[in-house]
Amino acid sequence: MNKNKFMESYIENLQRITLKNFAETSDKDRYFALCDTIMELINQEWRNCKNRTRRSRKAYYFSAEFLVGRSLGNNLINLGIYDEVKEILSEIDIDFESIENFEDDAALGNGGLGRLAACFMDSAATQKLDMYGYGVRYREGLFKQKIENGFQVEGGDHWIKDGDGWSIRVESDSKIVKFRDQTVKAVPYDMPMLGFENEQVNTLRLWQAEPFEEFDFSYFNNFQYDKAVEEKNRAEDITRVLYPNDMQREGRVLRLKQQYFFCSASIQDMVSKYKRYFDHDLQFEDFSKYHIIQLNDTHPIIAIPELIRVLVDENGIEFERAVEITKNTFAFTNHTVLQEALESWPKDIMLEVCPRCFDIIKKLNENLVKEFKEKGLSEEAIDPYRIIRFDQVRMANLAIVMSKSVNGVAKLHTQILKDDTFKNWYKLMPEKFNNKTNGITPRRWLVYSNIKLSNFITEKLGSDDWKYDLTKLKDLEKYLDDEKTLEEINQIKFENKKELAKYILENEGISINPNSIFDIQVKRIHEYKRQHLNLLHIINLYHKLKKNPDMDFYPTTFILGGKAAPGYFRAKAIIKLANEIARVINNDEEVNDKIKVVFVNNYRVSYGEKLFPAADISEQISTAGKEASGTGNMKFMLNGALTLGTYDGANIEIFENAGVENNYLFGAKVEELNEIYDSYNPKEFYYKNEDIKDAVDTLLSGELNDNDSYMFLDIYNCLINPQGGEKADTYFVLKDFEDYKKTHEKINKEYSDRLTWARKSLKNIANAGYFSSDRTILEYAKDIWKL
Ligand code: GPV
Repeated sequence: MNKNKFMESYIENLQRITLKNFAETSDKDRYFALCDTIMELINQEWRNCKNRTRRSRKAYYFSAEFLVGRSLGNNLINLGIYDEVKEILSEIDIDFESIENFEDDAALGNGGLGRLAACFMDSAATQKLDMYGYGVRYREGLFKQKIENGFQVEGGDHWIKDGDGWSIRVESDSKIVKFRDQTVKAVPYDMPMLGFENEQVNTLRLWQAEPFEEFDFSYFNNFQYDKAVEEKNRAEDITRVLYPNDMQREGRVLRLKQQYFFCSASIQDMVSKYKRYFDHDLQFEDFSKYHIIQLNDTHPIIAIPELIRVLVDENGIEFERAVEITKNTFAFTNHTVLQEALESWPKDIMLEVCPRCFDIIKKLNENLVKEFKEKGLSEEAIDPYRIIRFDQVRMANLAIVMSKSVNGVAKLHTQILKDDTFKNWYKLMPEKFNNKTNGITPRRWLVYSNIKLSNFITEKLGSDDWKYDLTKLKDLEKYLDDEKTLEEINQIKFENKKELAKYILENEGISINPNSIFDIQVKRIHEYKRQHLNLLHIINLYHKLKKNPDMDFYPTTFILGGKAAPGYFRAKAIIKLANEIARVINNDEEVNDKIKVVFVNNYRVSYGEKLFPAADISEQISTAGKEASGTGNMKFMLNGALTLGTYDGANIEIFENAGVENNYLFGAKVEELNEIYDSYNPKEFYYKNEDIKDAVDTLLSGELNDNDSYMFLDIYNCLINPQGGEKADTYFVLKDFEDYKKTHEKINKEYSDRLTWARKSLKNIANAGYFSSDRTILEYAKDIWKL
């Protein structure tokens, strides 16, 4: 990059888009002008990629969520011009950080599933894989979380109200999407997905719903303006807002409309391009040779009947042939074993949204049933396989029949799919099932967000090859017994903790001690993730310190954060509990030099970038068997935190890679939980264990105040006093409490041996290579996509 040219064109852009003199421009102006300048810089390469890949086999990642976060810093890193641009800006007296902070997160996802899609986009481009992302351009991303009086309050997230510096509207590629009761226009917005320091620029294409005709002139001419506006709104409603339920199926018509909307537009896009560039193949003989679609969980499965519909109805392909093509085109990833997330759509709703797709699904189901009967299976034996049962379309079954690959996202998770969730399918078609352990992009989650550690690694390894091949971190092990290196690691962590402390003081108004242990749990709030186990332990610890002020104890700061689905009462109760515990403890002068509790407000990608580098302990405490993988666990590990975790999801693989002796494993394993499932009685633990009783009783003792919301009673009840046929403590919080507490005691003791701790930290960093999403995406490309 030519520095002078960049500065020139930046200032030119700034003045052109604002009509102001340089000195009069605001941070907002400066941010958007910088986006423009970068978009100009990459334009040529982006076009080159589009042209080069027109006739090549490509993977298409279909996902209802892409949790991209901010793009400015990441794009500069991937372009290899981060430092230069910072310098250029400082030469003209612009503070990079303040314009960086102007960027709103693109929060077009809820949590892990959406963030995984974003990490995959980064890694695919970095590995020079031709992968296209297809999704939804929600006008409102995931709600903004405010905490009022300890309660979560949701606010809007109109993330593009000031503009969108990273998208190009490609009007000419618009598609028409037809629902039973309405026809809308799908307009694509393309975001460039840059590879790391290579020439690759892939595309994330997000569809926005707009009225088919800007105004219905018949209404207009009849002076029915309100009707005309109503139609416009009804179209725009489809992509107005991201549904905020993580891991919870959503039965609303509008949700299915969203799904069908982006899947239909994407399939039409693929088919029309195929016809344009492969104009000799009118029979679509080679369609599946050039396209492989990866379905990110159940949300985009409606793309399957949609492809059949487009082939049959719009291109005259015979049904059976279209089915064959489709079966060779799709692959399916499952991301949870929780039943409440597995989607099924009532026949009525499907008929209301996309009747022709329902027809097709019905036919697929009939064919399947017929095939089974011919094989001699009874009606009953066929039941678990039916795509439609009791007038419900079971989306996972549809995907499994129609895909060439079915994968889970961590070893244990895939095993549970085979043994349990999809065991019937596995018996029938074992060859389809495979594992692809998740990963994270080291560019965003280390190179960009932890510059100090990143530079240190490069210096120690004598090269920055590790950014391209993260397994090279393994070479850091030669420093395991080098005291100077270990001290430097501690020093870097300390610097990061100071920065986080400053940020938390500014944003949460709580002062924390960077010399204390930073123990962090950030993720969506969910019972299976057991934030309440963490909180009950803090309550009990607090009481112990009150009783015994001279207790040997290393000061600890407990940091929690995460959003609760707006309709999930118990998750909101957990947030209130966290804030209430924080209020009581942080105001108690007898203990608040020993423990502090912070609930960070509005946890999101850009907050995570500040938290992961500063963690000593990574809390990964889900009930064994419930967290499919987890990816936050990997971000903490890569940044040198030790994992305090259960034998669940990818934690297991973290323990395997870094050594369980360098982390803190606790809690019951899946097999044990399966065995005791029916006989488990949490009350036994409650009566037998004083600490448990102390913590649980505190929920109702009056010491904590839930402002008459009955929230703490709800948490109490779910643990030991189940209501209305619910089972008590289904997530085994009380069962695991004692082991959790003991493990915390061990951590607290071992932390003061600072060199041993640093050695463990280094062990984790050095063995985080496996968890690069570069490795994951290459496995998809090799085993499933054959790219
Ligand atoms: I299904 N996940 C998510 O964030 N939202 C969902 O709707 C579903 C799954 C998550 C899992 O809970 C994590 O364990 C996993 O790491 C992540 O998906 C990515 O695979």
